[in-house]
Amino acid sequence: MTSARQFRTGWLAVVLAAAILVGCGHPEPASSTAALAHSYSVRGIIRQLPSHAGVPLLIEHEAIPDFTNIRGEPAPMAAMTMPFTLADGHLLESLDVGDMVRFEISVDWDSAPAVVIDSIEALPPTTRLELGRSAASKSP
Ligand SMILES: [Cu+2]
Repeated sequence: MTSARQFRTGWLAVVLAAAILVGCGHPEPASSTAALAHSYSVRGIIRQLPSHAGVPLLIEHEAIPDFTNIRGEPAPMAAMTMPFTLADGHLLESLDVGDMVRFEISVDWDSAPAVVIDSIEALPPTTRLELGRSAASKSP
């Protein structure tokens, strides 16, 4: 069900990109089309589990250096704590607050929300994450 939705929105992105490219006569259609939908593998630590009362899933994640914005331009994301949406609520079944995780996000700027977690798995307790604490400690 979810994959069918993503397949459809994926094709929508391709069609929209093609329409935009035809409209402006962009010389590099292949790279520009790919810019609309990306996926990234990210590591982080679960800070808050979502609830039915609307509390979001919060993950403190490592930097995403190859992140691109809605225009396909490089927009590296620093390490931060932010809310995420799950493609499937059951993904978190064996995970808890404090668990270190690796997760795959897909970013489709034509969807809402644009960023969705497609899969997530626990990392070994010995994992050392780079969460940018030294940078964060500079703020008051
Ligand atoms: Cu972020």
